[in-house]
Amino acid sequence: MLTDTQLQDLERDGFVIVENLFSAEEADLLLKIASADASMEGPAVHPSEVLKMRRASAQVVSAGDGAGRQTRFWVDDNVGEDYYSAIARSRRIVDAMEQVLDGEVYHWHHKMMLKSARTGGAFMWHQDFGYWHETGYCLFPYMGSCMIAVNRTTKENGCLQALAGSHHMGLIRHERVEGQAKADPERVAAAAERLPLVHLEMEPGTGAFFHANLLHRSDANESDDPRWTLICCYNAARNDPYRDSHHPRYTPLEKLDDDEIVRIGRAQWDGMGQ
Ligand SMILES: O=C(O)CCC(=O)C(=O)O
Repeated sequence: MLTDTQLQDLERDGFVIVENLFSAEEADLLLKIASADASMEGPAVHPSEVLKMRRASAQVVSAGDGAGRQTRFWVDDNVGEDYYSAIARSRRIVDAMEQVLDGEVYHWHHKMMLKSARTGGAFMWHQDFGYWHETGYCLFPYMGSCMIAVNRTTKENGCLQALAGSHHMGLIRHERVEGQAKADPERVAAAAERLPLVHLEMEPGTGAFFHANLLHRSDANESDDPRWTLICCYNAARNDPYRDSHHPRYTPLEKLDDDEIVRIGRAQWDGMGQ
């Protein structure tokens, strides 16, 4: 659960960073399991393809970044018994998200952002609701995410950047550029003159909860270190999409107690023959 101070920070800034949200062992299991997981290397589809399909299983998506590089991520719309799902179902995140969104939430998707050393591309300024109101047919921005650092995120390897307080602006116009939703640059520039730009540098296991209308971006990874994060995204149960899409409709989320997480991670890692 988030403390009153953390909730106030999130209300003011649109995000809050929680150190040690996951223990060193839990974060290390995530790094080891994802690094050994061949599905992270699977063939990538362009975001425009995703809109035409119903995703029965996880897939890798790759979009251009407007500067010659690709942004790659692995995304799953469903939760199962695997370690990524265990984290997405953890009370640690879901109960906090229910505080933030003021009521029951369900799983929207979870994704591994695979920003590889030297090659991982940038993300343009956007609000997540800039995607989801359009592709997911959600009426209200009662949506949020938790980004967990899998390895250390730094300015050099392209950590998340946010304009603190920008979620109070409400949804601004987005256009599609190379598969990414790009927020209106004029408004972003005006917001950047008025709001603090924050780099979310995080240690493995640290989590950042953020609102779906927070303006955020990230640079390409110019370093020799990968920058992988797991982002778990949720929608309020009362914000069920008004029509079908590849995103899930409201489905009750079976939460997992916090001590289940490490057990599931260890079992998956052992099962991988490591
Ligand atoms: O991973 C990043 O750097 C950005 C991710 C992001 O903006 C998103 O998933 O909405």
